[in-house]
Amino acid sequence: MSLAEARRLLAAARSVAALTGAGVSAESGLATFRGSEGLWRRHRPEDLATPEAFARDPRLVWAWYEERRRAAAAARPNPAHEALAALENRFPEFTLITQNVDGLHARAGSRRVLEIHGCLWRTRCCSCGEVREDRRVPLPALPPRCACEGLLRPDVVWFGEPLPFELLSGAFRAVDACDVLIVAGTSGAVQPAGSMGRRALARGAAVIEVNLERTPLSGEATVFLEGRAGEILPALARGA
Ligand code: BV8
Ligand code: ZN
Repeated sequence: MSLAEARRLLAAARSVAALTGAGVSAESGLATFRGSEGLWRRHRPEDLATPEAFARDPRLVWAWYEERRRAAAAARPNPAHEALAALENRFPEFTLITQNVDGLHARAGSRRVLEIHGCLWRTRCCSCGEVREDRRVPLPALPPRCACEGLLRPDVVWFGEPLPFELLSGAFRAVDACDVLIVAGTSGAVQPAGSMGRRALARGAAVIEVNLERTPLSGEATVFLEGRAGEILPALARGA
């Protein structure tokens, strides 16, 4: 199985979906979660990306998000993001599902993006619930406050929190309708995103996995393309 096989599968597809993870932003210089330099190395998810951690120490959690907002603001979309934006224009039906909260897919030109874990660039008020886009780096104060005086949180999905129903059902609809699912730059360690590859395979769709290393999905994927998303996805897009 190779790039040629993956291109053949894509060429024959009418409906395509893609699921991305932190590995797709790695070549933009953004740390992944579980890699050697991963974000989780310095912090443990349960310490920071949970409602309990935020309730315990909103300032610490915001300091971590401020660090990630600063990095994401300085980052640029890489060829992996650009290839996925190009693929969107190539297929009558194309849905990009991302676990990433850095906003780089939209900056690369992708329009139909389901940010199932939320977005760094939005805040949500813990009191009045108002969701606002706020791209200021740095933020004026940590933790930031709403006009209603309420505490603002990042508008992202933490561990133990449900994914936004609309986004998750949209993602499952895309996975259930696709002929090909591209799974790129994700360890599959986080649920429910981590189950989408198998869900597509179970219906007979083809899964093309792109990753630097093998993951639990690699043995079952229709095609496993080992390497950098910034190289492989453009090569895929060129042939599609
Ligand atoms: C839910 C947003 C239910 C925030 C993130 C106990 C209690 C509660 C829940 C659970 C539990 N046990 C399990 C669960 C489920 C839990 C979960 O999955 N836990 C895991 C750790 C076991 N899931 C949840 O809690 C989810 N919610 O289940 O709710 C519910 C229902 C109703 C009512 C109440 C509750 C919520 C999960 C969302 C968590 N939020 N992010 C933020 O980002 O700050 S998760 C976080 O991990 C990011 O979104 C990230 O994208 C995601 C997944 O990681 P990856 O993207 O895959 O990144 P990773 O570093 O792991 O891998 C990178 C890959 O890229 C590697 O494979 C690497 O080889 C590759 N790579 C690197 N460089 C490149 C490359 N590939 C190609 N090219 C390169 N250049
Ligand atoms: Zn408010």
